Amino acid sequence: MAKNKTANPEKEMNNTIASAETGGVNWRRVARLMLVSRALDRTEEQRLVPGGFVTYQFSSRGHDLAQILLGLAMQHPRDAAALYYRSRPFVLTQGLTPEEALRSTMGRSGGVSEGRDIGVVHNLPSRGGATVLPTSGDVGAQYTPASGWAQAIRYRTEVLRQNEWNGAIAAALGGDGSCATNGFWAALNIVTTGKLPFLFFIEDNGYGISVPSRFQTPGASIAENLASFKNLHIVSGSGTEPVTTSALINDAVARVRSGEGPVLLHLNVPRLSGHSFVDTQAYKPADLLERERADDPLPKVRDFMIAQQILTAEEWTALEAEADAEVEAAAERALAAAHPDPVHTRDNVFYEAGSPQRVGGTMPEIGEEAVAATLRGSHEPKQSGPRMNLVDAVRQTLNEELARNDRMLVFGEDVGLKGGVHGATIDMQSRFGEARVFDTSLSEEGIIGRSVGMAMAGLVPVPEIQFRKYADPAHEQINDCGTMRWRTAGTFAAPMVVRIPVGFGKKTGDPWHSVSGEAIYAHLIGWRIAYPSNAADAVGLLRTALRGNDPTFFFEHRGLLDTKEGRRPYPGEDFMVPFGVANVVKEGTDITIVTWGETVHRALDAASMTSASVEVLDLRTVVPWDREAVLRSVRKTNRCIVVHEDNWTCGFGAEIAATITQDAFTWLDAPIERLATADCPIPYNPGLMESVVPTAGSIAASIEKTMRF
Ligand SMILES: Cc1ncc(C[n+]2csc(CCOP(=O)(O)OP(=O)(O)O)c2C)c(N)n1
Repeated sequence: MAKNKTANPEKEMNNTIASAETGGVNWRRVARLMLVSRALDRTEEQRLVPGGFVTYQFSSRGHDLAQILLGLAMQHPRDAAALYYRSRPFVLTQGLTPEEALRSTMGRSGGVSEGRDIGVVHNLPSRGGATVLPTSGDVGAQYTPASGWAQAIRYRTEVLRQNEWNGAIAAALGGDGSCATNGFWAALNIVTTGKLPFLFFIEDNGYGISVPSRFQTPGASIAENLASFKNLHIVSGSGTEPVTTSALINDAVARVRSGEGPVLLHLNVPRLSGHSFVDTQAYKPADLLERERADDPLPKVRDFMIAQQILTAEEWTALEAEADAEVEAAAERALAAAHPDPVHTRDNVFYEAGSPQRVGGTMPEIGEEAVAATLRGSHEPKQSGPRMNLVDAVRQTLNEELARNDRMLVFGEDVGLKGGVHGATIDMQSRFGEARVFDTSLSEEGIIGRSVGMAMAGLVPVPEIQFRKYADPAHEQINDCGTMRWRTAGTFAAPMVVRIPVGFGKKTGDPWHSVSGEAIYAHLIGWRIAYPSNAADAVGLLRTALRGNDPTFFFEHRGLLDTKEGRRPYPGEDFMVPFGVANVVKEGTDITIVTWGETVHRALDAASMTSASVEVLDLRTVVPWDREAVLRSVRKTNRCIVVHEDNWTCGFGAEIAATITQDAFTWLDAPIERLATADCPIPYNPGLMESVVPTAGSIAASIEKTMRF
């Protein structure tokens, strides 16, 4: 086969050299990117870390060739890649400039997170090629969001018929250590079960910090151990040989693009530096360090290019000098760059009107104003019609919003054919089809993680978690989703509505199905929480959440799903309840009870058991909570009890009591009382259960006590 010798190297940066030996790869571009990546690593290690300008430093030396080859193969504008901290060479292939890279690691303005996150924790909206999904500091957390993007590709091509998504793929890059994480296995199940267009790109350097691969998977090779996994094409090989590595990568990407299903590409690479700057690698034997140096892909690329007459030795030296000069100049500019203004440190925790995210949710495609217009519903419930169970009201609202918005998808365990273990999605799948209403694998991390990816790809995921306790495995994804908008300085967001039945049942409790648990989520950053006490509020809050632009928990109390307390007439198809607006469910002048969810009804019962004039406030949303309504009521009644079902210590009642103490202390005629479930799990035996949760009787006693003070 004829070799394509470059006649004029300076003009050939974008030339693709097409011959069997060069494998359709633009080797000049590969070399240039590798040299820039090395110069960045070197500049940080030798100058910026010692100078105190970079505090977290991770080099990619040894991993760089493979990542660059992958990046050059992922230039479809709807591709997405989920990365980890050693992935900067890949980000360079998607257009990150050396100056942006150094501004990021130095925490300066103009870096990818505006100084909010470690510089190698990248994110990058598509600059023509792949979207770099917001990286997480949690090893393994990259996998399930990428699987959600892959599912969104399927949905957009096959259901929405958006041709611009045809042939797009999702990839997740990870080290050998990451293959032991829950996220890896959750994503593996999702993409193989759904035969999604997904590439696992495993960069095996033999170590997770100091722990050898044999501790991560038996026999140290994840590729061998997955050999029998259905619907997974596995390829293994070297990540440092120009010819074979590029062939492996291009073949893997082509397979995924052609719709063959997921591929796991396992590449052996040397880690030619410590795990991070502070790591001396004292745990590696000397002969291994020697073998790793001998496996450095950079000299191999140089020798290959010279042998193939793609360039001469002198031209290589010139290319090196060019890359060094470019990085040197970038470093000077980055060093001169401003530090981010602390005035903005707390911006972007939640969506703020006027600053929509660039990637994620419906706003980037539909427009901020168009989305805002959908939030202008009626705040007056229709009072006519039969009373409806809360669970039926939830189902009707989901049905109406699914019919209105073809980007919305409802899914979870048993949500499809069965219609959910609580019946909230009965008949929904037959009405909207299996692509929009479906069962998932039994993996809460997978359910939330895939939702994150789907949301970033512009869909509106509405996952159901079967019971509050069973959201525990999803905590990492929940946490990272909440901070995404802030971490990316407002660039990415993953709005979704997570529906969770919470609280004790109407007849019984137990430690597993009866958790309320709002305080843990209120403590997280970036999540909104709705906790309705009746069917009408459930409709209005759910509709507001589904049309909103932030991740939101929607709590459905099990004791209200089909009981008379929760029943209300259907409030109408355009009824919406704004978040952060409490409802005064009973007016009074002697004492205020602040509560939400099922205990609203217990508080009303308690009020009828005493002679005091009790005002009952139903917060309806815990995040944001209506501080003004609470303070207004307390300034009127001068006494306050906070009641909730979640347990006592660090319960949300403590937050409310502290706020009243701070802002309305002089208005109080008695100490603020708190009533909450004792600090023990909810018992199964009904008598035991009632002995620990607030009851109408215990609330009434508390009213009497406070009135007597
Ligand atoms: C969930 C989680 N646990 C632990 C860590 C700390 N940690 C950071 S990197 C790392 C090793 C990862 O090794 P590997 O996935 O093989 O990638 P490599 O650094 O070798 O490229 C560990 C344990 C983390 N960041 N996240």
